[in-house]
Amino acid sequence: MSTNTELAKIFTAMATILEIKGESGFKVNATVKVARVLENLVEDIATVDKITDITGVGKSSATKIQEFIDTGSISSYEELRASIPQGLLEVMRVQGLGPKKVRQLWQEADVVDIASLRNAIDTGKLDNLPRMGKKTIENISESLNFIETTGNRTRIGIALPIAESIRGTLEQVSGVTNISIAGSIRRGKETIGDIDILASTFEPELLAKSFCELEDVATVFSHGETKCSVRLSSGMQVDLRVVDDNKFGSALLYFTGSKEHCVLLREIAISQDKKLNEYGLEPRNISETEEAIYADLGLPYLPPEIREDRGEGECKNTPTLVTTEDIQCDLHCHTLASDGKMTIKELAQEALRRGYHTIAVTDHSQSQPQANGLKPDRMLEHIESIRAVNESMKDITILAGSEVDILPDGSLDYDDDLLAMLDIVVASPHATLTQSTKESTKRLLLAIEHPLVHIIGHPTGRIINKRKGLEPDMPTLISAAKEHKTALEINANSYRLDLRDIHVRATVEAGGMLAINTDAHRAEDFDQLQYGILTGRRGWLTPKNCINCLEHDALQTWLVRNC
Ligand code: DGT
Ligand code: CA
Ligand code: CA
Ligand code: ZN
Repeated sequence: MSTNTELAKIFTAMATILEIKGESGFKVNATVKVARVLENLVEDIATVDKITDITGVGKSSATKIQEFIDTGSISSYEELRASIPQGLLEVMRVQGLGPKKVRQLWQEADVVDIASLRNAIDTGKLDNLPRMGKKTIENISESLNFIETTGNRTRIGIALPIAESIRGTLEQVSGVTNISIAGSIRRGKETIGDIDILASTFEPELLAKSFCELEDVATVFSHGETKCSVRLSSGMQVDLRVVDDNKFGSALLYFTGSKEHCVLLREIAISQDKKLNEYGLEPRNISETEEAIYADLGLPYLPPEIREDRGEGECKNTPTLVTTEDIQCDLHCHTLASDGKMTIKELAQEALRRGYHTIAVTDHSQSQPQANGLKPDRMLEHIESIRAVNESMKDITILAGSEVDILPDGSLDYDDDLLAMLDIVVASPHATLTQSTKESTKRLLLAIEHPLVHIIGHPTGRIINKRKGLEPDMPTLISAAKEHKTALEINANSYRLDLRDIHVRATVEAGGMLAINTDAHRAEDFDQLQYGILTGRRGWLTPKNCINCLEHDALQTWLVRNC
């Protein structure tokens, strides 16, 4: 994590704590502002000569930033953190609870963490609190159920960068001959239980020591020459396993999993009078590479993302799964016109830098005031601006589009005359995400069937570990989408990954089209693409079912609605 990002997180946390403590709006806003400035700062804050010269950063914030640069921590932040119960920030994760409500729960009902919140609800402690209606309590209770059932799994967007950084550090340790990420991260799952790293080395002692002494390690559970387990300060557990170099392939296959896939392979082996385990495949003693093991079993190489015992044993060839390199455009992005941070030109330049032939500007529609959604007259002006920038940039096509809200009844947030002026329409649900299956199916069906809609953006609106989103009848939506040539989006943002892998698979099998879009609000959001790709691969998505893989002219043809 860059210093800027780390500091932005600290200032955001400070603002939240201040708000929970009931500090003045002025102080809170100033702190939020510093967080924003840090998030948007292009240069490394540690290299800035005079921090107070940055607009929005006052003297006291500058002192804190300097302290962090010099010492790696901020004493007033540590004090602030210690001044509220540790578990309260966790309570903030409950959907629908902002700092004010959390403060009320803390002060008036002694809620200090998730467990005491659950207890307060169950014992009726919240029933007589002011500004806490029956409906609110029900909503809190439901969000809580969700958090409790999703448990302690970490989003891949957090886990993968940590795992890559650990792998990168350990790779440099003297003696290491082979090292790989294994487990659910290698399979690209949307949430991760723990991080698994597999290595071989001439110097096992040194590797184990280097691992247990990594900067982020908070607790060492076990420290041996073949296995070490630690917990990071972020709470994630990391397992390191060390194996002989000539057994790296069989160990990687075993520790990549899934467990179900490994069971499947063992059964296939047994049916051929062979024996497979983490040490190799007998009787020919094959263990050096995964490829060799699959080949000896008479199987094509199976990419980690499809190792879930979902029919991969029947593959005759390695499936041609979509890769990052196949992606040629992004069709869902935001600019300053709504809640994005880039101008139209900056967005287009970033897309060019990534080698795209087309980029779609899809700012929010009018029903999203908190996201600065555009009223029709502003939208008309925005279309003009997009067209002008498109004229001025010859190497890329900039589509004038909108991410138009699908209202609760299934109607769209702009009238058809306006939608017809756009090059691309992404229709997404944002509000009223607690509808019944029947209502949400009807709602989404209307949008899918709408002749001017190209893509359904993040179809369920779920937020991983936070909000379950709509639960429509997916098979019905998938066949309607195929029939009406509407693409369903995999929103690559690691908070969303919506559609999910299994629904992607069903869409591919139905012969429907998918989009993989990043929903970028700032330049670095384009990097989220990797998570969308992983989800697509887990859904057996091939480039031919993905509109983002179309060449320029083929995309233009696809955009002309003919149904
Ligand atoms: P996670 O960490 O819950 O996201 O999921 P995984 O798949 O990373 O599971 P984990 O960390 O428990 O184990 C990593 C891999 O090691 C797993 O995918 C397969 C292998 N493995 C671990 N324990 C067993 C076991 O008891 N039996 C078998 N067949 N494989 C195992
Ligand atoms: Ca794991
Ligand atoms: Ca593990
Ligand atoms: Zn969006």
